[in-house]
Amino acid sequence: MSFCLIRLLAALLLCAVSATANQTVDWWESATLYQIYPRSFMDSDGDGIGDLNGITSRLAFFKEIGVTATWISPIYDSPMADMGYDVSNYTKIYPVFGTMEDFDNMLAKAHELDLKLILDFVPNHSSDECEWFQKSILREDGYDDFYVWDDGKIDPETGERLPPSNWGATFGGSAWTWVEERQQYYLHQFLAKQPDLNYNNPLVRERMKEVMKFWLDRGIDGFRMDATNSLAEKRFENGTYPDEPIKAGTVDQLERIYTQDQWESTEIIYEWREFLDEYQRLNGGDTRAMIIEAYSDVDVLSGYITNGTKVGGQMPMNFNFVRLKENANAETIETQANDWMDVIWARHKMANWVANNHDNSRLPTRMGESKKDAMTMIIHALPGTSVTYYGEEIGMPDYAAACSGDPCNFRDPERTPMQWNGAKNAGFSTGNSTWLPVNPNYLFLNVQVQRGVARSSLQIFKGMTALKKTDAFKAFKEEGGFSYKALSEQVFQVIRTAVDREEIRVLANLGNQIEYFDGLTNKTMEYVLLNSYSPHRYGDKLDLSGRIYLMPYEAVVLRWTA
Ligand SMILES: *[C@@H]1O[C@H](CO)[C@@H](O)[C@H](O)[C@H]1NC(C)=O
Ligand SMILES: *[C@@H]1O[C@H](CO)[C@@H](O)[C@H](O)[C@H]1NC(C)=O
Ligand SMILES: *[C@@H]1O[C@H](CO)[C@@H](O)[C@H](O)[C@H]1NC(C)=O
Ligand SMILES: *[C@@H]1O[C@H](CO)[C@@H](O)[C@H](O)[C@H]1NC(C)=O
Ligand SMILES: *[C@@H]1O[C@H](CO)[C@@H](O)[C@H](O)[C@H]1NC(C)=O
Ligand SMILES: *[C@@H]1O[C@H](CO)[C@@H](O)[C@H](O)[C@H]1NC(C)=O
Ligand SMILES: CC(=O)N[C@H]1CO[C@H](CO)[C@@H](O)[C@@H]1O
Ligand SMILES: [Ca+2]
Ligand SMILES: [Ca+2]
Repeated sequence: MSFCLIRLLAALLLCAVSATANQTVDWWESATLYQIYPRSFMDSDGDGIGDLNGITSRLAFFKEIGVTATWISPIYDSPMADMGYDVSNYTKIYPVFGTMEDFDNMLAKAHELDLKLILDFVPNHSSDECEWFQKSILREDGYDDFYVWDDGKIDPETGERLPPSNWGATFGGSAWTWVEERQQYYLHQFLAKQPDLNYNNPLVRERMKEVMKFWLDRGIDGFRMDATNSLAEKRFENGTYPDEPIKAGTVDQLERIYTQDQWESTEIIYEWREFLDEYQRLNGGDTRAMIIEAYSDVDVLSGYITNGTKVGGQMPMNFNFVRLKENANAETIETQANDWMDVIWARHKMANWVANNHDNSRLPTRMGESKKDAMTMIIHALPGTSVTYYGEEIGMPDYAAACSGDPCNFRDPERTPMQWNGAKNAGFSTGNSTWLPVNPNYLFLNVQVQRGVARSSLQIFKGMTALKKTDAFKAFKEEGGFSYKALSEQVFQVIRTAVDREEIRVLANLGNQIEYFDGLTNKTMEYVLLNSYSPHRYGDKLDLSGRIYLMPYEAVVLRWTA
């Protein structure tokens, strides 16, 4: 009798524990997040440029491969000087991408499929063609101070007019451009066609919240905030802007101590979080997530999440794996993972892993084709959110020849059209040409040829997202729920555990030598995923108490259940 009672109590306790455990994992925390680059994802009307209806037509694909949330690079009206990161109207869809009706339709369909949809938001700057900037040039009422204007300095010797400071723009040249009409300089941290908004002006802050509300009211699930480390700049109380020092060991590179990572940028993020939380309180529904894009170090990123009293973005993106190059081995991966986990996980129990995006060479090109599927296993096995850039799931490399334009955009090779199948234009477009050329490797590298093929990149990707449904993956916030380690210079291991119930283990050899290990654990495990370098078969058993071997570049996922 008492035995039964104890069993019952134990069961109840277990129930209670797992119920609370679930509640603490919000949708964004363990999401499979997918970046759509709208120009290159799917073209619905044959003009060779991807569009919203194209995305809508492919939403089912996300369900197929286990993606739970997407974020879409800018879709707003824009003269496209920086491919949409130069917004001319924040509440209008770029006509080539479609209409507001197309957008609403896309969002409704995504939600029907239980997919979250996050919009890229570009708060630091607008396009110079934005009506606000035009009004600001004319000093129209309410817009006079919308941007960062300054008279500049007069050279005491030559009497010549000089920019207010030595600040440089990210894409080259001075960060200050003179406007004849207004007789002042304006600040632009990126292109001259991307004037920085003035966040010292409460009207600007209000206006940006209105824009956010506009999209939230349409039903989106959050924002991915672009270039947040550039939001605020240093300005002395007497109205001058300090020069930045030259970086040690360089001739003209500036130490960006006054234009990046200013504390005020973090405060702006806190203000937006308050706004988003308030929105949720008033309107209900799931968390409206805020993802932060800032190429900053982990201490700064930690501050974006919270400073102890205020909270900010839920998720600053982790670009540590974007930095992995050809010479990266298991130890480099461990170092990069630790850099994040030791600070961000330790303080906030939050992690995410980005290996690709529209600004960086794709992983197979950067690290080597032989490592790409191993990296897919690692990225998805590490705790938290995995972030996938379109095409990554099938292992698309850069296409260097895409950068042959005049002028050549150095970021084009990683932005070529998605490779859906072996048909014309890889199934991306029925048109006569595409905005960037399709990589000719599409004939053998596309979604269709990989679908259902056991060791294809796509199937490995799907296998990893399917594992997210296991107990071992769900238990990631619990004590002992995961561990990772470089077992040798070239072999990386990730373990996910639901204690006493299930274990999933990734063993990935990133080197071209055979490696062996003795007595990793006393468990016998089953091969559940294998890359093409593995001599084993699905369903084979492996006794890890003895000596095990890994072939060159072999990467496997093993599973044990009680
Ligand atoms: C929590 O997760 C367990 C399995 O991991 C599931 O059976 C249960 O329904 C979940 N509970 C809630 C409240 O979501
Ligand atoms: C943006 O476009 C919308 C819809 O076309 C229009 O109503 C609005 O005035 C525009 N806003 C700006 C700032 O140009
Ligand atoms: C403005 O203030 C800064 C910091 O106090 C000082 O270094 C600078 O010389 C001042 N410039 C002028 C023109 O007063
Ligand atoms: C966090 O930031 C707010 C301002 O946004 C400030 O008032 C507060 O003192 C800060 N807290 C800590 C612990 O630094
Ligand atoms: C494609 O080329 C054919 C033949 O030149 C032409 O008839 C057709 O209109 C073109 N289609 C598009 C979408 O431009
Ligand atoms: C396996 O190892 C665990 C922990 O080291 C130990 O508790 C367990 O008894 C071992 N099982 C066997 C079958 O040796
Ligand atoms: C990773 C990323 O989104 N980078 C963007 C940062 O902001 C600049 C300017 O808006 C864009 O050009 C980058 O693509
Ligand atoms: Ca189109
Ligand atoms: Ca700024």
